[in-house]
Amino acid sequence: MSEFPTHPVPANFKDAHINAEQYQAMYKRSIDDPEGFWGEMASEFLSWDKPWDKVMEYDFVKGDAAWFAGGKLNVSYNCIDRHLPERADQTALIWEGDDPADSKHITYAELKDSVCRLANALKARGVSKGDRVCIYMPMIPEAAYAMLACTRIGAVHSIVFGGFSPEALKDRILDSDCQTVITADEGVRGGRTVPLKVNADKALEACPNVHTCLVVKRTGADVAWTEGRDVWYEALVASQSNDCPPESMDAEDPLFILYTSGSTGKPKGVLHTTGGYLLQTSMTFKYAFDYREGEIYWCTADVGWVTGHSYIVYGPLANGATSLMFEGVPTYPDAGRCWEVVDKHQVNTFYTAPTAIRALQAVGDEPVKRSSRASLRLLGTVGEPINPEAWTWYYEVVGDGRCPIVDTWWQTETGAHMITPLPGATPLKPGSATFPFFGVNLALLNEDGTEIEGPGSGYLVVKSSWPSQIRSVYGDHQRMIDTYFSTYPGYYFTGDGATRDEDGYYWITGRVDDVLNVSGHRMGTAEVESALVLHEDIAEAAVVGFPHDIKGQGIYAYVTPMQGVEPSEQLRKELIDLCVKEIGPIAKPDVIQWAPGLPKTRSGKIMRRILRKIAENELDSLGDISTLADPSVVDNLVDNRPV
Ligand code: 6R9
Repeated sequence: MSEFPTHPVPANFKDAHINAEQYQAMYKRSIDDPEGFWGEMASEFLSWDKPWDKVMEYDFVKGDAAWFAGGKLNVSYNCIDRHLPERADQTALIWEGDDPADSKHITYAELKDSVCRLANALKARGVSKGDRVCIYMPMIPEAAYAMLACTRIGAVHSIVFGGFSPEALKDRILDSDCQTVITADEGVRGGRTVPLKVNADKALEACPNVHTCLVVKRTGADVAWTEGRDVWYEALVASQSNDCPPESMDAEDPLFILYTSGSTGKPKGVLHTTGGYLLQTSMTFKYAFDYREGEIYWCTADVGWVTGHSYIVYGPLANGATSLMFEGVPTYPDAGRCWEVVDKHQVNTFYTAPTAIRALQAVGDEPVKRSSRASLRLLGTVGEPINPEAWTWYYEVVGDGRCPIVDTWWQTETGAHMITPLPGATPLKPGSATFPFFGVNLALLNEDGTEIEGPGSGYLVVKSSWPSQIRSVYGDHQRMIDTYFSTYPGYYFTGDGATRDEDGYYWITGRVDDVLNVSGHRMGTAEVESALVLHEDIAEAAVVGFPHDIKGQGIYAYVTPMQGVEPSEQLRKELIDLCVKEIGPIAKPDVIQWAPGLPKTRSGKIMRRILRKIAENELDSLGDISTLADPSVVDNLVDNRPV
């Protein structure tokens, strides 16, 4: 860790919102007096229709948390209307299309119009408070309008990433009983089209409760049409009023559901609520990115992931910022695209994932150096641990050694940043997410659940509630308790391991459960395994992650064919196709190894530890294999490694 130097707070951040002394004092107060601290923050950051009765109440055993109970507010009002007196003509969203010739600016006044028209359109189709609306969209402004229109009328959105398959879309629509879907004819990414309406049609064959499918015309492609159910977005919003009074919501009313993977079973619908979520996203946006009036901010995530929710839409707009939304990919038309966009729109803050940084680093410095990037003031990363080499390239080459990097650790379940540098307060160590955000009370636990004091490595847990905490797993509260609150009773278990160094810096080491992180996308090994064993020629499958230069982790699948079935290239191809069909292209295994047998304990448990070592090619450290039912299985796997 020490070969990479620490970077002190640069001179131009000395007047940041939060300096080192303020961080210390505010952090201490937030832990000693959370009610006082968060009550003040909630008044400062948000506009309330009615004040709350109680700042917070939680019980980590029952998995209950309530923030600002009794308080009333509306998210779209906080993200739009309250800014109008001074910002009606300021750009709220800059849209940069996949084609470098396409871009547009949407002012706060225009945003209000579009959101209200769509909110009224949803009402006209019978959508009301509490109803779930599925959003399956490309990265176009209408995706943000859809989110905000839901919040305007108190509907609960569930965004499904546009890269997910019809099968995955169907599961998510059914799980939360979404009766309205908003999609587009096609998406456009990296010069290619994505058949969103075709996918939605396939998914909806099995979703009889969906009464409305609103379709945005993005490419004008011919699409199949189900009369009565399918409605062109443009036609419907055109006839609606641009005035829609915001629904006053309870702070604890559901805001959105977002599906994410865990170590077992189908993806879980993580449920977030209104007040606490908006407070923490808004506050972290201002402080972690040291957001200044008039700045242009760009987060490259997709709105299908939590990062897109919190840091393209809600956090920036709650602060009255200008947020750039990008339809394309960092490597199209070439690897210089991001920096071209930075110059074109004079971006000040750029927030992306380590996998994108590594992919661009692999292409070399030239595409970066072609651009000026003089507007950049701050860089950020999220999604997976960033290796110090990639951090240093990002810092030196992209940031020309003058832009701090905020490495922000958080999760779908945490809703907002939990561990992050504050650029005016925190000296940076490459590869460390540094210190907890205000109110975030962390601990590292040993295997036996005892807390580690001082430096050490262990399981990362949170000791008390934070405002944007997960409230439930949609439709299965017990599953939330089992997943997050029962491993170490009294703590929220993150599923991540971490090291705390002698200066108190946190270094996230990655997942300690069966969750893969492939290019920053979470996937349960069980999900990929279930897809593989759907094939009639496959008896069993075990999936593990292995280190991948660009993706962070790759997918390594051990597959046992049925007795009498000869493995073949054709079968391999069919298995890959099956993963794409069931989950989406991100679930394509990088390696498939035919395994006549899998290493199992006598009780039949697959020993993934051994499979991980083989996948990592760490054949000297397989560890104890004596408890295996049949240790010879391991020799066979080692001898037949395909890579
Ligand atoms: C926001 C987001 C969460 C998992 C998390 C961890 C990994 C995210 C990280 C990081 C190291 C960071 N992760 N940020 N690891 N450093 N700065 O990514 O949410 O998709 O739910 O993934 O991602 O393993 O547990 P989500």
